[in-house]
Amino acid sequence: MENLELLKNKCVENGFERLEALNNTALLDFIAEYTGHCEPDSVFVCTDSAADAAFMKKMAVEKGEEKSLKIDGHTIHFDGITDQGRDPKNTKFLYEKGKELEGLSGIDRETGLSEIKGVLKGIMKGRQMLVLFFSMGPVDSPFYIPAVQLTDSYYVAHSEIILYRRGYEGFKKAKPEDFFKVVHATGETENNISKNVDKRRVYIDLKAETVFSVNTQYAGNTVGFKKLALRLAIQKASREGWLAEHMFLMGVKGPFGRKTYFSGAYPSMCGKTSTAMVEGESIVGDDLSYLRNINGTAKAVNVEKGIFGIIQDINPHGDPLIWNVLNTPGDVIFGNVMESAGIPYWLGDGKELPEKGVNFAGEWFKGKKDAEGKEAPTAHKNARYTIDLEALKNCDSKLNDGNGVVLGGVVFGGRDADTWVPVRESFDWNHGVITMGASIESETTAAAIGKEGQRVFNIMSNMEFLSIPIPKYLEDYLAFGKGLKKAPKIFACNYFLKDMKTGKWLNGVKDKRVWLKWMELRAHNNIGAIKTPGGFIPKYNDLKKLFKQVMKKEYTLEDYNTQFLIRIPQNLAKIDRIIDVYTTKIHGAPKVIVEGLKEEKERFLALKASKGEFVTPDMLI
Ligand code: SPV
Ligand code: MN
Repeated sequence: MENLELLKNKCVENGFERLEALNNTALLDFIAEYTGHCEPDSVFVCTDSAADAAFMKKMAVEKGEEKSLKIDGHTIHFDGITDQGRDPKNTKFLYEKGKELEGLSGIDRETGLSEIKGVLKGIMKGRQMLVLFFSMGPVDSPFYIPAVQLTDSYYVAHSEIILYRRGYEGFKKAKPEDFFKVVHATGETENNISKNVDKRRVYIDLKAETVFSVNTQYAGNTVGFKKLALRLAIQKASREGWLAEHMFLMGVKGPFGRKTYFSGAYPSMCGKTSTAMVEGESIVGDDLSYLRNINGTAKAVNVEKGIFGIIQDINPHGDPLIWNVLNTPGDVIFGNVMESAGIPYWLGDGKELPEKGVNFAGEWFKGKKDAEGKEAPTAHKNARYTIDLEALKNCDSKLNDGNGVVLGGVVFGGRDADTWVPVRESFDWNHGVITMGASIESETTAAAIGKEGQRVFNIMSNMEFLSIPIPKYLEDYLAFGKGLKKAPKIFACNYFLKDMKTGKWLNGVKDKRVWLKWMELRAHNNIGAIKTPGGFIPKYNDLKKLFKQVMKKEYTLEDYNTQFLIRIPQNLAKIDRIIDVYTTKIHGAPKVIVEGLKEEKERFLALKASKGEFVTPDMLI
């Protein structure tokens, strides 16, 4: 009651009436509780209006959280030197007794809540608390999940308005009792940078469907509806019989005007966004998808409506569509790039470098050395851009279709230098789940703080975000396929394969365009394929034709034979590593997982016995 009075008094403009119009006690109690606890000077309640959106952006610039750039509507935002990626070490689940998750980082719920509440106490003094409403997935849709964010960062609010569908009106209509809740506080700052990084905490309370994020600004830690709410969604999906995934969603054009939709799970920085927005095809989403069985058909939506994408190596030749958005007036936030005279610079942009600029580490000048004596980078590797998907010329017309798109295929990717061929198709849903999705290993990248280049197990590229036991997640996946009239085909892609002798990349950056076309044709069984122990791989003649059609490129038999060489020792070693994971590290996975892996191993061993360790596709025809 006391907090409610406080909230009423702190609301600016007609904020409290805006809240009352939602007629939602659970919501009001939640906002009142954190108003009392975080002690902001005032509270701003954001509706879905353009005026409120404009206010967030204006305040972000006025308060120095963003700075305007030369091109109209573009801004730049910096995070602190040690706040440039997701923080797995300090990201923890709050576990109730007996509900700990094997292999995932967490602490006792009561201890965690009391710690985070201690850190949050009075943390918004001198600041304004923003209340924002969003919808995960389109509103008026079976996929819809209402969500509310409290934050004291105009940058976070501005980012979310670009990235998510607004949800105030949806709240009014649905009057939900359950909704996702995020509480973010920037903490003390120095030059607008969160200062108390040692007290950076991202805690996920699965019981109350609430996420806390404090003393951090990097969007992966603060934009609550990215990976933080994904954890809440995974739990909800498991309860309700659907899948919440770290997947892009895109349309691939086939013959005679056909379009087939694919979702794809790749670990961070492994080509997920660049695949989703590849030229010639259409993008629905680049990061998060919800998959549901609707009357026996697998359908999917993009949880988001914008992109928080990696900017490194975006240039006019490789990524003309995104380049265009990044050079046209509109609502664009650049994060952790370098700025000089109002122009943003990033690694691999192909622009001529200025003499000096400002970046996440402060002043930059030509010849500057970093703390280790190495040449100081202009921008961070994990520098990002935030844009609305509709700014892209190839945005798919079904982006906001509440019915979702029919899934023709699911792709699993990874960063694998030595084992998997560039593209292959599983024998069936279970084979794909077991030997592709559940077998992903990838090298770690700058998207999360920690050592890069380590090969780690990353189930469905969703490992970091799982909020249910891995065995249960696998059961859900197997059951999802079983419940469908016709399951989407499952494929695996690897853009990072290297030549065994020279160590050179075997894939051109744009080859993925051809792999997509091949998968599209296979999704409809329009072309044949070669059966290998690990699944079906393309025939040379089909790829030759596609390379010519799509890229106007001569694809040689030699290229094909090195790319699609079946490397049996590497495959066997990998299967053994994965069997080890499911027998010694993860306990209780469905029996078919290890059985399926063992069968795959037997198939590779049989091929080795008959054809040797390295087998070119022509040896299988
Ligand atoms: C990723 O790192 O996988 C991202 C960006 O998509 S974020 O999760 O927001 O850090
Ligand atoms: Mn991601």
